[in-house]
Amino acid sequence: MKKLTWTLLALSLAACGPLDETEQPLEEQETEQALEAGCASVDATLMTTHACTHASNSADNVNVTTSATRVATAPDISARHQHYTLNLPSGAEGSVTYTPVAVTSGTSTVESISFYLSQNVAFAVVDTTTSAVVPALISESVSAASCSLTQARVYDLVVGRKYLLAAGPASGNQVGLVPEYLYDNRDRFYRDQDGDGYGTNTPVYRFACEAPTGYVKQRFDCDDTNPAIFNC
Ligand SMILES: [Ca+2]
Ligand SMILES: [Ca+2]
Repeated sequence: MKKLTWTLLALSLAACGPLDETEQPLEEQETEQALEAGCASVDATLMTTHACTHASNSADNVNVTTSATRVATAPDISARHQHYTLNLPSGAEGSVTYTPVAVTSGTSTVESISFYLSQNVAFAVVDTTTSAVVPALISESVSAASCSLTQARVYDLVVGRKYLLAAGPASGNQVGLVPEYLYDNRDRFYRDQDGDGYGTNTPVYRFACEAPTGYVKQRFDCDDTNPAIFNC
């Protein structure tokens, strides 16, 4: 009787096909985390939809009265998992401060961060240590369903250093902002050589940006040289 139970279980598992995506453990990544090569867009990503959940959740909203001048004593918006409503001086830019922490590892010195904005306003990131304006590595429009965030600006920032974020002027003198660490939002992609939309189980490419060319989110291609064979 026991043997029959196991046989039935095995048959039912086989009938289910490949196991769920979540069952494969994530591999550890190297400790450095400057923006990865090939990262050109964060639009259609887990990170953007995640930022949108904060933007849509009133419990995550924090109203901030920004500073009218770019000073290091401007209000701080470093806390994670928040949507900040920045209230700007009328017709002018407003400033806040942001200090990244190490999330990639306990010793990471640089973190890649995407600032999502609700308007295409002027946005400057200034290093308070060097007074230099930090160049955006990605600056693009983003689009997600039912989401107020329409812009993304990605920077590599030094852990523990205070930055000034100057935004505006903005329509209505108000702009929404959600900061996200790229490391917190990595996704798994699998190589799809034969173009059937299914990737091999390995190698796994981990990325917070849009999928690299030739990689897909769906795995379970046991023959990645034959597009007629997939989901196996
Ligand atoms: Ca394939
Ligand atoms: Ca295939």
